[in-house]
Amino acid sequence: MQIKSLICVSAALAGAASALDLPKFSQKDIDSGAALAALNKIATQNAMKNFKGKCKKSNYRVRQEWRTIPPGQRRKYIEAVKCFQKKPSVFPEIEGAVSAYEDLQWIHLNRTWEVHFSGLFLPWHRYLMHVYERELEACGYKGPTPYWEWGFDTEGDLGNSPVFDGSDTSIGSNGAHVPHEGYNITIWPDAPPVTYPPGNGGGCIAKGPFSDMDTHLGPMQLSDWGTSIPKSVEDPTRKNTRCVSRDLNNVFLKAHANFRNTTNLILLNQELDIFQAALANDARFYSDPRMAPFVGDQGVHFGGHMSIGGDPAGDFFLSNGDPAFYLHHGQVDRVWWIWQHLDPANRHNVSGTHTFLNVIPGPSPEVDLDEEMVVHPNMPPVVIRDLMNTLGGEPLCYVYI
Ligand SMILES: *[C@@H]1O[C@H](CO)[C@@H](O)[C@H](O)[C@H]1NC(C)=O
Ligand SMILES: *[C@@H]1O[C@H](CO)[C@@H](O)[C@H](O)[C@H]1NC(C)=O
Ligand SMILES: *[C@@H]1O[C@H](CO)[C@@H](O)[C@H](O)[C@H]1NC(C)=O
Ligand SMILES: *[C@@H]1O[C@H](CO)[C@@H](O)[C@H](O)[C@H]1NC(C)=O
Ligand SMILES: [Cu+2]
Repeated sequence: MQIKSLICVSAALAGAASALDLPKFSQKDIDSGAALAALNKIATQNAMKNFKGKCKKSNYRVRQEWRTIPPGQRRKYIEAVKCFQKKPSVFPEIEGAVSAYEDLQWIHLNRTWEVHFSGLFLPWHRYLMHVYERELEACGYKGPTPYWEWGFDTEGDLGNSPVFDGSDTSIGSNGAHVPHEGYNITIWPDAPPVTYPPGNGGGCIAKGPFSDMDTHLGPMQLSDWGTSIPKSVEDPTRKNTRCVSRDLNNVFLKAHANFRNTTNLILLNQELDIFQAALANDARFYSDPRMAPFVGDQGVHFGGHMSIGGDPAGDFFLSNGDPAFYLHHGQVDRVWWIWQHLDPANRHNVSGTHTFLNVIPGPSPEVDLDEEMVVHPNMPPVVIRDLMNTLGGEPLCYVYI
């Protein structure tokens, strides 16, 4: 069984290398991030052959890793997020959606069962990032949209990362240290709960940007210390004012979102269904031989989320209330984007249905590239196909560097 899956892996890898004509990377390059950086470059070259419409060589935007963005621009980005947080909500009936920023959280809460473990997961979150980016632009931000390369932060204390060091060029620090236990969470109904050690925060963001930030929606399904039962309130749409807390913990990054994990995700998966399954640890694929290298990993998506922790970042339904969410999901989108643009002719596609695991609230039809998606009431509906080419102009015009 084990030998068989090993053969599968090397066959798939060899196949990929010849079919896609990728360089052969050494294990050292895969583990150091050099291979991932090289894949990003190849993806950029391929993507740049596809400028369309209003998106041109003269006006395309770049998305850039947080620590490579000049400090002045990071400060401007933070100012723009704060400006967005002061704009009024367009959902007066949702008491807990206090600002336009929190509207995106309400939208995420409302659509959670449609846009996770479904064919909508990747395109919907791509459009959510786009909506966020447009809002920051409306607040005067013209710089690059940041992403968080998890691989840089798998060693040492996450609180020392330029992303979370609490300086005025970080996205805010860890939560204040509150002694607490770890917790168990049940990821899959039939699987044993996974035990998480406590992080070294737990309280309100202690220093830097967003240390004065409150959140209002939820909690809805917040992983909680000392128990396997997530915290929730009866009506998560009501206004429940509390600080934004964090519980940084690089255990998750180190185990599930290191450079090897991210690079293997991109190199070993040739079809979109299995790429998505490995990215998000989809239990429906555990017995699929293509999933063999990833069974036991919780996936880079989950790894990044859980490493931030706290409220609302550790709440499956409301995690986008923490500004760090958009750095994490920028990276999720980047990983998909790199994968897509290693073979754009075959990988500008969707796979899966419209409901969570195709089970909640019930089975549903396959997502079609030509269907329209409405994400935000102030944004035009978008045809999913138009989200495939990020230099397609209507509506996207960006590459990752
Ligand atoms: C989402 O919002 C719509 C429109 O307000 C509402 O009809 C629906 O019940 C909501 N669903 C969930 C799961 O919140
Ligand atoms: C988590 O599970 C382990 C193993 O079953 C158990 O020893 C521990 O007490 C549990 N912790 C919590 C916080 O539920
Ligand atoms: C992910 O990283 C962990 C920890 O190093 C490792 O055990 C696992 O094999 C990796 N998985 C993949 C698919 O690279
Ligand atoms: C997308 O995937 C479907 C199902 O595998 C396939 O029939 C279709 O041809 C693909 N479309 C593109 C544009 O690759
Ligand atoms: Cu989400």
